[in-house]
Amino acid sequence: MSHDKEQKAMSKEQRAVTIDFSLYLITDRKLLTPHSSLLTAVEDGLKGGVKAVQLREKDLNTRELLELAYKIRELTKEYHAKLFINDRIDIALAIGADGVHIGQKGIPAHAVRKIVQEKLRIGVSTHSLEEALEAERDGADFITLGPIYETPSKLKYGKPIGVDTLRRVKSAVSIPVFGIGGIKLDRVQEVMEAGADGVALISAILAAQDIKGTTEKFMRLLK
Ligand code: TZP
Repeated sequence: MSHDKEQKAMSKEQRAVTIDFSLYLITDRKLLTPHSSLLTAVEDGLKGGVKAVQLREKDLNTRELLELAYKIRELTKEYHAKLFINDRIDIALAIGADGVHIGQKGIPAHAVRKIVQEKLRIGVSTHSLEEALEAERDGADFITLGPIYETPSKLKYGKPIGVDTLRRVKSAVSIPVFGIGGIKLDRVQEVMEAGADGVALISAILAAQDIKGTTEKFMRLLK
């Protein structure tokens, strides 16, 4: 193996061991119940056992997002959880996040890797087998794949792709795959049986009345 190839293989292996979570909580403060703040909601999730959070608040300006990211970094550190920042490589680097999560319209993973080297893990949102294969080729550390089921905001995330696509993706890629989209407690088993490495959730946790209790129920199912 050439030196370059060897280095690439080694660093990929090293990155893979850091994907050690099965529930990936993605934020959307608009879904919170009226009495909750995002920080309280995320902390309740962490108390319930969440080990990876993605900060995804697309409507905030850079200063607002940076401020929030610092606070969520503190919280996630306290609970020994990973923090990923949606799309904003600059903010992820500035606050010492564990990773960045890139959408299909963002900078492709191969270009992100050039910027962040091994400082950040890279997650990529995918919606089909082709996108999943491309993300893996580009050097993503893991992907989310979905929407598996119909989501509360159908139009935003497109048509459900179903667990059969998840099965196909899992047999085609070797990086971890998190099912996303419309996943509730009663669907975890089906998603995991289709081969998912974990689930990525927004509303099932953030819109719950009891965030900590609901998270604990998910964690029990994912064990
Ligand atoms: N990407 C595909 S579906 C989705 C994203 C961000 C939304 C998931 O939200 P929910 O509430 O867990 O269905």
